[in-house]
Amino acid sequence: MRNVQQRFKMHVPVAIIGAGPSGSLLAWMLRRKGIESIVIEARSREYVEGRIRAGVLEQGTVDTLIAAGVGDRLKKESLHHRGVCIGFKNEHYILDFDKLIGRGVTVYGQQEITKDLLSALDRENHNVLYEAPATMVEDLESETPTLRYTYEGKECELTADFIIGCDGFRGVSRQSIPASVLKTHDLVYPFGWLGILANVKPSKEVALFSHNDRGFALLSMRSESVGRLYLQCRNDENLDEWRDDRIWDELDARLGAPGWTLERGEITQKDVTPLRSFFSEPMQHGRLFLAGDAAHIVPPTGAKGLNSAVADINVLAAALINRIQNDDETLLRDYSDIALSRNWQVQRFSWSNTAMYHIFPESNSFTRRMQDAQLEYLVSDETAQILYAQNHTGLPFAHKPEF
Ligand code: RFL
Ligand code: PHB
Repeated sequence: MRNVQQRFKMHVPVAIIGAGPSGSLLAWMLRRKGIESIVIEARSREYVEGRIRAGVLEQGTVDTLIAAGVGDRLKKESLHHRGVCIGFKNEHYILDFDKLIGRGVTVYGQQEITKDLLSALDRENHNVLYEAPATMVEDLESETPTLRYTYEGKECELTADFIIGCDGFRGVSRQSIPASVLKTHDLVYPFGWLGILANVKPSKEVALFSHNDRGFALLSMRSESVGRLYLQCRNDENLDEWRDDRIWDELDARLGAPGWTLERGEITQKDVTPLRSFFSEPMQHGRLFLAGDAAHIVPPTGAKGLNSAVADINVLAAALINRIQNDDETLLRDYSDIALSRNWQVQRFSWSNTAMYHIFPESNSFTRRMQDAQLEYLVSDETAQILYAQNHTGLPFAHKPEF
């Protein structure tokens, strides 16, 4: 399988497009059950492993990675957060999830998860082709759909029993579903997040989400010595206009509270992420199945994108294993409905959190007062806090493969 010539017309049980968290986790779970797959990834391994994104893991995600045998480093290096802190009217309010519902969240970088999964696949000599962009998937309604891709300057193709689109929001898989079948729902927000990574000790024990007249800000972290912080910004923000001092001053102004100091440190990375809510349904057409960002995007306010991808993969891996090893198609047939029903709830939490915390350019005194009322209710009412805690720490995962 490692020979390029043989790749021109091969057939595999499962072809996975994308080696992000969705694709690499699915390949690994199938492999653990002895099911062969190939992963086709557009970018280099260094690029995939270096992409700084998520950091907050739900318990279901942590349990999944540990059960799948890729949780050793996570267990050693992650941080447990017992809740979050909410900044509102220049005061900080702790929501203690551990106390409210008996579970918190785990902080461990997405790129570390990807490294753990890709190294595990590597150790088993799993077929992952990097710098091999998929260009098209076709014959989806046949029993052997085709995947076309480019590798080492050559046009290649393979057939598979199942093709899995884990190729993120801008991939090719979703676009290959006929428009007459695919329904999409989209909301583009009139702002983005300017994110920084900094060599700094976190100024709080847990993440601080702050609603402020100047805009939303978030203090998060990756470790005891690396901070990850965000500022609500324009979608087309020019990073050249954001010198380090200006970023720290703005964070200070939005996150601050009397008696509390924001630690500053060397900024090692800056990026701007536009915010979007997007959903496509169904998540399956013929023998193509979508998972993760290929099917849905949430604004990062709820820290849900990666966790939803892992929830999708749990159901899909269990369904493929049932279909391939036990010839039982029931779960695979229901995959789209099961994944969609959880994802709608995740969309609701991410959307309502985004609406509660950010300053919208079109807001007026009424909408601003409603945001205040929502935040006042949240920081003072235990029932509201329990609901927030249940959503933030994660809704249950529907199905899991047994390892
Ligand atoms: P990915 O990670 O986008 O991976 C898709 C992979 O597919 C490849 N690809 C192709 N390969 C072959 N052929 C093609 N034609 C291809 N087109 C694309 C890409 O190169 C890539 O390697 O999707 P996946 O695997 O579904 O994972 C989703 C997560 O990455 C995403 O949801 C999270 O990062 C979202 N997110 C967060 N999620 C959380 O659960 N908790 C968080 O705290 C959190 N924080 C965040 C976030 C996302 C952010 N940004 C930058 C969008 C914070 C930020 C700022
Ligand atoms: C992060 O640490 O990157 C992070 C934390 C919470 C969020 C989004 C991102 O809601």
